[in-house]
Amino acid sequence: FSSEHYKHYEDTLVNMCDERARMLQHQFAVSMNHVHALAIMVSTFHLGKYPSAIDQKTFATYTARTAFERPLMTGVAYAQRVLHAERESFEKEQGWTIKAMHSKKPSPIQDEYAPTVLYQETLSHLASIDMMSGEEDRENILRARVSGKGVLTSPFRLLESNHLGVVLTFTVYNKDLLPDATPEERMNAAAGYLGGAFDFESLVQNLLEQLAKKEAIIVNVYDITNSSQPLVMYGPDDFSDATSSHISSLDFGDPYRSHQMRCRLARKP
Ligand code: WA2
Repeated sequence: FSSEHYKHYEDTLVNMCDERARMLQHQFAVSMNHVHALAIMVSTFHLGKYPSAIDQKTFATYTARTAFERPLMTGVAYAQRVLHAERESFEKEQGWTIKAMHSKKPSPIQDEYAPTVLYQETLSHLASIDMMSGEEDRENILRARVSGKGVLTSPFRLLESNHLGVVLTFTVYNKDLLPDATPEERMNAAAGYLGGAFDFESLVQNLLEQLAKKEAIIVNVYDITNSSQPLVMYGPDDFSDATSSHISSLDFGDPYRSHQMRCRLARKP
């Protein structure tokens, strides 16, 4: 192969990688914006009205009808903040007990809980589960409520599907906060958490496979928040042959985390 040939392959790789990164980032942003809007909906029609205008059936119907707006997500759910002092009356009113995530047994005593009370049917396995009892979900909740922004976990295996993915969390507050509210004010005003999961192993895979020439390029997505220990979010877990790869930048909208896409050709020129 001549150097001209080689240059051609290199350009192709750069273009294909950048196109995939742009597309993934765009679909991610679209989904995230819609989850943000759902958090505002819950604040307006669930917390902002008495009695609430949203019950499980309404939430399930609306989130199913708008699922096309969140193409990379398996579903969305709302977990309510319950302090330990409120637990007994909460459980009596709901008619069920708060469950721990992995044991599915009644939760041991905690300072506070975040049981799932509203869910898209695709996430019905989260019903009554304390989302603070899962390590990744808990960290997300703690970070989401002091920041007031949408936050992402590192990649982990999602419940039920066991697919590799990340969870997105927005906090729903019980009052209007000023943009410069302190972390403490935010934490005290947190009423619940609206979020869901991005499934990299199947939904992101579908997206990347829809693009032409899928056999020619191998794509990896990494969480590079800890730059010395990149975590695979998508693609083969194989760091060999990094020499002929191209890196496209990715911004998933959580400034606390960094991501990148790395592409290489399946067959070398
Ligand atoms: N959603 C879907 N699958 C999961 C998951 C999750 N969390 N956690 C583990 N597997 C209701 O932050 C609030 C959704 C968490 C929101």
